[in-house]
Amino acid sequence: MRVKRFTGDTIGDTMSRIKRELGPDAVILQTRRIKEGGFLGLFARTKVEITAAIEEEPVRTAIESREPAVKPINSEYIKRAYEEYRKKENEDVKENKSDNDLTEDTKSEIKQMHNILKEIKGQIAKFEKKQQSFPAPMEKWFDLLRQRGLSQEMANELITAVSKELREELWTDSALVYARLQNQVMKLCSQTDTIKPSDKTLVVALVGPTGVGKTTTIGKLAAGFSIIEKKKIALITADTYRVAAVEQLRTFGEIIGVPVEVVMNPEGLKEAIERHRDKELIFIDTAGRSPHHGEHMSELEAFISVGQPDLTMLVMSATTNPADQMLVYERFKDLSTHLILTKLDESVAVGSILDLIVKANLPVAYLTNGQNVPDDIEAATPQKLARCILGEVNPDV
Ligand SMILES: Nc1nc2c(ncn2[C@@H]2O[C@H](COP(=O)(O)OP(=O)(O)OP(=O)(O)O)[C@@H](O)[C@H]2O)c(=O)[nH]1
Ligand SMILES: [Mg+2]
Repeated sequence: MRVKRFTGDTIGDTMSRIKRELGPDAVILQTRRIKEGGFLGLFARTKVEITAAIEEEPVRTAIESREPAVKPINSEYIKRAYEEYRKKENEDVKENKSDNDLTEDTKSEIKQMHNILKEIKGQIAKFEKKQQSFPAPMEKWFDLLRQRGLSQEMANELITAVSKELREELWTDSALVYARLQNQVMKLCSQTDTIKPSDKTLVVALVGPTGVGKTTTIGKLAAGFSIIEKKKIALITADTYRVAAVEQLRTFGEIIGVPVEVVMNPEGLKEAIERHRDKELIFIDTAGRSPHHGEHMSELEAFISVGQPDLTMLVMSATTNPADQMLVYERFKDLSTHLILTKLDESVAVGSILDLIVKANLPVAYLTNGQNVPDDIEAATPQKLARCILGEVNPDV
């Protein structure tokens, strides 16, 4: 890693120099204000000092490098293991006729074994649930939902609900079954809510893991609200982690003609929000945070707790695998008031977002479906969500 210290008059100039010298992937290690020149503490000029570094090797994100969180379950193995545990448990019970003969250690071991058994039983129950089969006309819908990326449990739930709703002779009516499935999905996605500027300044922060499209989405929203709805807007970026991130938002700001502020710490964010109280909308961009990186998450939490945005939107990509989506949600849930779902254009099996929406129980605000700023974004509605999740499914084709 190459580390270098830069000084300059303003953050912007210094960042530009860092970008020129170290490239857009440089990371900011430290920023501080220093006094330079002067005499006996008088007439000194305040300067900015930024320490930046560049990795010689590209860094892989935690999510990319991790093993898949959920390994496929081998049901036969579980059953065998369960039977062996049962056998062993029976032998142990025979050997230890009375509980009173057991030492504390053995008792705790048995307790542990009981817990393991309970877990295994749970897994088997889940597996057996998986095996639940539907009559032929419904089975193909079930398979289709699975192909769309819906979890086993969610697909089961939807098909069971529709099978109960419709008389058996109607199960072959594809259009009807599709419409009923759509209704079920719409019910589960009924919470949608977009940004509604009012007389008071509305402060909206976007948070989420790295690379999901936070900055691009701010660009789309800012362009839409300022150019089309003629709202007065300011953009603030708290993402000074990568030089390129600041440049990216600045570029959006310049193109649409809205001010962009760069803040280095939570207090800076608070001050910047106050400076723009004359605006109707303030968007805060934050650095992508890996849910596995505790220190980075705490930094983000500090920004949000001091900045106190009115809305904090958790940006999640439809291309993230379902296990990681849940993990990200668990880590960000205490900060988030809304969901934004991105990259819906990049995956044909976005069904896991239904599991996410149900689990999160947060209103979905926007859906994005491409890299074009400002076009590739739409306000979320239950209908649009159902269409994304189910696609144009027709098991007869
Ligand atoms: N296909 C597709 N690409 C998108 C979408 N939204 C953003 N992207 C692309 O995803 C990449 C990352 O977007 P950013 O906006 O920089 O993501 P970010 O969350 O701000 O990333 P960090 O600040 O590094 O955490 C860019 O290449 C975007 O053009 C989308 O809806 N669809
Ligand atoms: Mg960004």
